[in-house]
Amino acid sequence: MQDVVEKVYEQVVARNHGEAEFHQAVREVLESLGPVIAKHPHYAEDGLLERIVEPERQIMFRVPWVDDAGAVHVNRGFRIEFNSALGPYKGGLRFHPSVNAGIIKFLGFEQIFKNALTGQGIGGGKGGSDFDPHGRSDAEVMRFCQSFMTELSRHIGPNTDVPAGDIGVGGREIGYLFGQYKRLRNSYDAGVLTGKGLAWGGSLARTQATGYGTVLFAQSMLATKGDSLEGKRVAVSGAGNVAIYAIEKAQQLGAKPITFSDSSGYVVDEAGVDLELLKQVKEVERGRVADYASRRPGARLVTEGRPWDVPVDVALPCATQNELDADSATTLLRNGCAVVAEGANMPSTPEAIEAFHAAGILYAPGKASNAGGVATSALEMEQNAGRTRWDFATAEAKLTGIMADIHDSCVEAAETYGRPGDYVLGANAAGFTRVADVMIAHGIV
Ligand code: NDP
Ligand code: 2IT
Repeated sequence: MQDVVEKVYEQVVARNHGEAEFHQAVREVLESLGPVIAKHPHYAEDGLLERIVEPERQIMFRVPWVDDAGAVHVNRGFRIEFNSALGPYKGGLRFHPSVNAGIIKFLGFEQIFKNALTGQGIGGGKGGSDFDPHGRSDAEVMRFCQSFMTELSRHIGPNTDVPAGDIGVGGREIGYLFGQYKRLRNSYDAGVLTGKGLAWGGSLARTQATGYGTVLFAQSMLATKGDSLEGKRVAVSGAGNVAIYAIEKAQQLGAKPITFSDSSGYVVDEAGVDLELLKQVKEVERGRVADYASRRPGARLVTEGRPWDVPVDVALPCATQNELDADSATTLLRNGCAVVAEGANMPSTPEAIEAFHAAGILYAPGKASNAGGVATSALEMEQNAGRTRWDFATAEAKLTGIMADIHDSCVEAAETYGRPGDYVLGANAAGFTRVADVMIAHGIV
């Protein structure tokens, strides 16, 4: 790392004690900025780097709620409003027991550059809670969401901060959150949340957008080599919103996804994933991947290791951070995997990324390849503001165009700064310069 960015990194580590994921996300961006600052030293002036790594506002609050048996639980809620240079803070809410300030900060920091890459006028933020929705009844999830929104509603608004879903937060949760927001504010602000139901302001294609976008990005990377997804074997991790629609788009493009996973293990289905069954198990029944394996002849559940142990041409990590480490990367490479596109946020460890770069394969960081979700959220905001509704084909065509633009921006920035084919440098440099130019225009704020 260059001296000027090294100092900023050291300050982040000292000031955000123990927040390993946040340090990791900051380090990855700062490392990319060496060639950018060498070419344009003004980006390191006026404390710009020191400002960009410090959230504009951090909100942490108590979320008390009562379970079905009458017992009181106390969770912790977060909203990190990281950067509003380009527009209202925008980013999802994560409900998972592992959530803490460092996790939300890493996600909020990544979101700044991802949102800038979409070109849509959205700032960066993230929120969530250490609440675990697994095994909770609808009524419990509703009471939790109502309590969470009772505090969050003071801080958000269609022109201020617009949350959406992430791990553990899907259409059901967004519904309960919106209902409580509307009741507290006595105002039907459709644009205050995205990922809404289609009958009350949601956008067609938002459910599919992240997974579809990830696969479209992989297809664009392959196209630079005159290749395509047609006939490729694909390993997917996760079995949630992103994973399911990554599998769907991969199948539409002629590839053969053969794995998916959850925290209890992974399934290998050599015949190709039966998407209808997977949706039934995960979306309708809220079941486990084991339920798929038990109902699908020929599929097997593996409870040791990761989907990356299966020989494939393409890997799409769509579960969570740091789920693909150096050992997994080595296995993937040894088996001939030549494309990795991240549907999750920061799923590959720094060592895994290093291995992909050393091998010269096509590797897309999540902030570029999973930006289709937030991009379609911004399309939802656009429809809400115009009190209009596009059909599926219109929304999907816009998503496809945005993903192609993001891909081209990454390629161009990587070339400009001297590392052609390096999508990490490309995404970080292109995202950073867009935010930094506007921060400079806005003065020292
Ligand atoms: P979901 O809650 O729908 O699904 C998450 C999936 O990942 C589940 O199968 C879950 O298994 C698995 N998972 C989560 N945490 C862990 C863990 N610690 N260890 C093992 N498995 C885990 O979430 P999404 O599909 O929405 O999100 C997946 C990833 O994509 C996240 O990194 C998210 O930040 C990212 N993302 C999501 C976007 C969106 O629009 N939803 C947009 C951009 C990125 P289990 O049920 O067993 O926990
Ligand atoms: O990580 C992400 O980009 C998301 N969870 C989606 C954010 C959004 O506002 O749609």
